[in-house]
Amino acid sequence: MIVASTTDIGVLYGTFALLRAVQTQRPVSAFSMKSAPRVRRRLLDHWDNLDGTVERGYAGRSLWDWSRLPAISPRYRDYARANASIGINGIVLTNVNANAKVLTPAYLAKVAALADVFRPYGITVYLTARFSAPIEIGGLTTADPLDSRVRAWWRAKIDEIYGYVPDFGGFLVKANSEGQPGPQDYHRSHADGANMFAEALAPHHGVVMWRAFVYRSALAEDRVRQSYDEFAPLDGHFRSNVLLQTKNGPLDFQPREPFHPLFGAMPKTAQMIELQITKEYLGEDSHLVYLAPLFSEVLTAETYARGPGSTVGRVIDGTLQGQRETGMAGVSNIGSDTNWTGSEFNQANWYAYGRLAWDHGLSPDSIADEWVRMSFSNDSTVVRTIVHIMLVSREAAVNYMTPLGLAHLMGTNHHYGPAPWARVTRADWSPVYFHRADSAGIGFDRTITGSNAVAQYFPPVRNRYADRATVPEHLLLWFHHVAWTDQMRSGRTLWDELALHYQAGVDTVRAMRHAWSSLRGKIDDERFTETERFLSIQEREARWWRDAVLQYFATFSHQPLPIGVEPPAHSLSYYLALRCPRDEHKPRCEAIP
Ligand code: BDP
Repeated sequence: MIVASTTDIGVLYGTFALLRAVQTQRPVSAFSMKSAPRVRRRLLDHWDNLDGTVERGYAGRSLWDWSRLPAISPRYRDYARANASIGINGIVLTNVNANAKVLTPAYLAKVAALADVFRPYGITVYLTARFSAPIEIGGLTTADPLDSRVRAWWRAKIDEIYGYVPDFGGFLVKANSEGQPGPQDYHRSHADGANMFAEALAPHHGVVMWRAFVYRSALAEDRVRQSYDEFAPLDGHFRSNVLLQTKNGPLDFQPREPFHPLFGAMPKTAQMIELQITKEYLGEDSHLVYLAPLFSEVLTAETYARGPGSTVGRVIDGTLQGQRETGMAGVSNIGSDTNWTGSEFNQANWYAYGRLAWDHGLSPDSIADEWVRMSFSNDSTVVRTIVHIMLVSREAAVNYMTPLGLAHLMGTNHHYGPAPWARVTRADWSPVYFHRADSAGIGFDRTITGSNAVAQYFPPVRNRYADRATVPEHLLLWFHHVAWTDQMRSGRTLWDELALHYQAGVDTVRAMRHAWSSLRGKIDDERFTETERFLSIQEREARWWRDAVLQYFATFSHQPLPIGVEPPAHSLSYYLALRCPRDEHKPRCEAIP
């Protein structure tokens, strides 16, 4: 057996590939494989705060024990090894809602200690840079990116960081988004802001990952248009060591969104995709939702930027538009919990992300198959049953949360549980803003008669989505406002179809539960029982979603539930009055029957 590579880290990856073959019981004697990653920077973004909390984290506290660092916990090494085993080679340690303090010497010494642990595993450390740091920790009165004192401050700061971490990867920056400071505070563009960092990082071979997740003040216009409208005109203005980091969809990590129209629309800009591994909108730790189908759906989506074959994956890996800098980012779901991710099955999403960052063409079922064999058993019944549960789980969640292209019906802060009735002061954060239900129908008109966000896509995608006759039904209400009684492809009315999707979501979770119960005794009790408990929560909450959302929409549609949909357990007023007791990390509505 020979494991060879041109680099030492390549040999490490090769060794892990061999171990995977052994663990998944592939015939090792005839084993031969050759593999290279399709994107260069395969990153985990931690939304970890310096006080130990994790934004949108459902797996305990931050792994980084800042008060004890630079003392090293053995978990850091385990974490690095796990990441290396799936090809991850970069970690952004801190939250995008950044704290400038991490750039001070006391913290940089701690960052250096982590970098030392990760380095042998081929993992580079990155940090988030708070745009206003020159004011907050630098004593300046401005953070204007064109001000020479500001530029000098960042240059010196970056040189200082490289003194601590000689192979520092660079910065991730969230600017002028959700109240974060940024170049627009000084009437400068995103390119001015990004290039300031890029210029100072370039001599050290560092990069800046500039996020395209932006939206301005509460507006009457369509929030999903904003990122494209702000960034597309800046193509060609970014330095070559800037990567524009764009979420998979134009809204915000929903159970399903169309792909982000910026992919392919900025041919002169290196574009990274940001996927969310932590299930902020998908049931957090307790719902079993395998995310590879979601990730893969967007990576294989056809943008038509250069005709057929212009998939998002090929934009990201640089082959479509000739980018040299390439990368993928996954928002981490990892914390201090013993099982790392809050639930056993959330580990599969970490794993799947790493495998897809390595090769975006891998299929969700082959990744699930590997993971189940390595995590549970090679017994064919166990493998078949769990892989099946995993593969149906994402569509189940779409069905019981936001089917047919609906989005953001969840509670406005915790993003857990249904609240389609909610209005908040920021119009563009409200479920009512997104679903637009009225007595005529439901859905957001993003065609020429509405916000025309559909025009941001290349033809023929644009035409396909804009036309009620050709838009895929799973995106229908994302692009169209449709009458309750309109006929769907099944021949049913929209109302009946919607109700049956919610019911299908519940039915699938029941089937998942049933399938899981057949594994009793075939896997260890501890993991069997944890998953059994979580699946019962998921079923209860799928019913909660169905009952609350359908009764609320019935107040507009005035239609009865079709045959096949179970009658709701409680009245709408019951769900409206429900308050989710919300401990900091795990909101739960235990009151749901
Ligand atoms: C939203 C999260 C928020 C993040 C923001 C972001 O709710 O906590 O800060 O995205 O990505 O999904 O910047």
